[in-house]
Amino acid sequence: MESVDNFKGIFKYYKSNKPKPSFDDVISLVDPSKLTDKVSKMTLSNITEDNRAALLGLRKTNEWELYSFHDHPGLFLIKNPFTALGQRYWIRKCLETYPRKPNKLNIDIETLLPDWWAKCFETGQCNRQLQKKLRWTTLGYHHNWDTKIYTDENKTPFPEDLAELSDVVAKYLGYSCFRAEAAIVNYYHMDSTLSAHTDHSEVNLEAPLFSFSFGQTAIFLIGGKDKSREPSAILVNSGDVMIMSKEARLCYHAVPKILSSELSPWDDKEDLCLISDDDTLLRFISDKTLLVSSMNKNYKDSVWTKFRDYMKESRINMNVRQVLNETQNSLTDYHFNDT
Ligand SMILES: O=C(O)CCC(=O)C(=O)O
Repeated sequence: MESVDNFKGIFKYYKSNKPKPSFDDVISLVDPSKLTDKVSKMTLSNITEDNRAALLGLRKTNEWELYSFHDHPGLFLIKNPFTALGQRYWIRKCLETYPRKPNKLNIDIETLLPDWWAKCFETGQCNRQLQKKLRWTTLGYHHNWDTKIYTDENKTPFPEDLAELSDVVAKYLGYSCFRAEAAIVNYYHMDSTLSAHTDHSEVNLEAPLFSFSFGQTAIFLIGGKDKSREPSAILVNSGDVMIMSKEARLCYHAVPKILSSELSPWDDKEDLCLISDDDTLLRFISDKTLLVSSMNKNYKDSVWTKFRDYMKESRINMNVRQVLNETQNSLTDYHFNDT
């Protein structure tokens, strides 16, 4: 028998513009001391600082705030661990680089654009209509939205920088074997929503999922393994990293609403500083000098104008997953952990 859908009602409630919903029940980590019955602040234990972090736009871990959610075991949120320059770098990558071919875009069914961002500025002016059309880009193993099945044929190289970032964050949280193999980059505008779903296509459902958000704020809903459970609503701000692991990995989640944020941490002048090259060894990125210059080129406000304009009314979410089991090198590789 079909169970009742209690998710839908809450989704509709927060989606509504008229009447406007109350946000009293929304978990906001802006002042977590008010939320002692819902969240706990955790300490990152036995951390050795990873020198790669600074090159990827991350702060030192003694500045990180990690939260767990009492009603959602396995769900964690790191409150914006990024520097202002780091936010600028990742936002720019999601707009300028990741939507380039061979990556896949929702607009491919309409027109195959080799370089969507360049096309948006082809005439010298910004084509806002084309900008708003991009809703997702997939990287690595491409998510098939119809079959929900990954295949080895439908795969392109995963971006080295995003693999490096995911590796650093995963290691800090104790997931030393995590491999970033697939990502969906979601682009939201002020009227966009993402309906309730679970992410179950990956062969490896033990590995956590890392979700990096930038730009305007989202109301994120997370419920249970079926839609009968009423979801909790959590405010996700720019820079926040959500980790869905263990019991939370297969729970229904959704984004019913994007809210204008009063803050734009990518423009925080006190926090905006250049990075310098050092003798840090990177694991995935082949050209460190290019990374450092790509990071630093976002320092100048004038260079960043186009990206700032886009972010004024948008949110970007990079949703990173491991697809394969630890012993697999491809989907047809069946070296399961034999005993
Ligand atoms: O935008 C978000 O925060 C969630 C995205 C998501 O659930 C997904 O890509 O599966």
